[in-house]
Amino acid sequence: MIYDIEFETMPREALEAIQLRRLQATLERVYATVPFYRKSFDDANIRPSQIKSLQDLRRLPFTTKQDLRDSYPYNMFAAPMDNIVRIHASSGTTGKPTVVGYTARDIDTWARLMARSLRAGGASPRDIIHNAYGYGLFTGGLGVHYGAEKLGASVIPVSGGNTKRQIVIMRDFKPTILTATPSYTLHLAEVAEEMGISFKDLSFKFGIFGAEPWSERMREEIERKLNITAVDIYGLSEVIGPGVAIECHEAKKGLHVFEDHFIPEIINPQTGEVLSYGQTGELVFTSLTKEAFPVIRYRTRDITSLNPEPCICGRTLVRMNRITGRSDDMLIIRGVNVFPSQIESVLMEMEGVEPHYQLVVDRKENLDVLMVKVELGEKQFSDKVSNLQELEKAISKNIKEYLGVSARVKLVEPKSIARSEGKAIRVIDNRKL
Ligand code: DLL
Repeated sequence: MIYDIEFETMPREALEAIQLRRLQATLERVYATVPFYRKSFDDANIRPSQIKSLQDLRRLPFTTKQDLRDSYPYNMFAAPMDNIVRIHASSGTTGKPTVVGYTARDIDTWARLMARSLRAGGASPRDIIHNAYGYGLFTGGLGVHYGAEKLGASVIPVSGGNTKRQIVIMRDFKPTILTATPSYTLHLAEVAEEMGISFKDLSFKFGIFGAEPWSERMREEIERKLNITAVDIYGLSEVIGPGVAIECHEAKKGLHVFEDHFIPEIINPQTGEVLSYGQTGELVFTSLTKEAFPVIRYRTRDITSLNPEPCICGRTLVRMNRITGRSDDMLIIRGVNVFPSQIESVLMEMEGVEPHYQLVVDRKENLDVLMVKVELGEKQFSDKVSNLQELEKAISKNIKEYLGVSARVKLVEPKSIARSEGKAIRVIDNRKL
């Protein structure tokens, strides 16, 4: 089922006409109201009126996370404070958070996009949504919440944390849809098991997971453990929050980007050159309908590619492939580029280890040293020491083979890596560069 049938299945030509109209209006708006954009367009010697086609978009300068930080907290807002009804912020790993604002119309747009997303992920007004994304400055909790209400589903605003109580609620309230980060979902499964409750006896049918990178193997694991269909949802605070793109549960093959609200581009992160469909690079977004916080060619740092092929669900919107990493959290270890998600894929190929891991990077005598801590499964934990040593060696060998980087592997006790209620902390980088 499709929530916004007109816009989600629109023929390309009609969609592009809407995109151009909305783009031109957005450019006029930011040029008139946001000093940053006025300066950035002036510096590039371009006026909004010169953008006459969607192709012209590439003539505009990029906007970076640093630009948003420099405007901390409100200098990028394109609407007066009187009209701002909500503020969110995303915690960066370094520096100041990025602060974003919403007008009442923005909140309504976002709710509709999330209603579309939940529908694509399998939800209907009959469903009960257990929403374990954190409520607060993070956009996950409230984003799903407003979308669920707009769709007409029932939402349990449980937020992250209090995991045992969550399991009791799941058993008693019988929710049918789970929304959470994939790492917290695996933690929920573990705690349920400890409490003697099997997810197979709960009422869940679908799960809508995102806010952090996860792999196809992790999807299989979650689907098996929870006995559900799991889809990937993508978004970022700067662009609106969750609800920028989502997989349909029919195909589960790439995330439909809501192109009537956001134009995606893929660029070469080094040169800024725009790449074609199918080529992998950094994802860039321009918002088309936002009032309070429009973004023009915002560099997400997320790495993916776009797929324009028609989808079995009937949506005509382009699909982005699963995010494989970020161009900035990419680790460079002795000159080799390593994404945590690549290590995860290697780990998930191995028998006996759990999808809980942490990469610890140090610098010893000027050399980078990577240690991969991986949790053992309960069964393997009591194995002979020699077997465990073999397993460590095998993982290390696979990492070397697939990624070309040497890593020391350390198997650790089940449940010893700290669980997160939101996004998992996968990397501890102790190097002082
Ligand atoms: O994580 C919004 C969100 C909430 C998305 C709930 C999905 C579900 P931020 O906290 O601003 O917003 O973080 C945005 O998280 O640039 C990606 O690097 C990463 N990310 C988000 N969704 C995915 C995903 C929310 N499905 C940043 N796969 C983004 C991989 C994701 N990475």
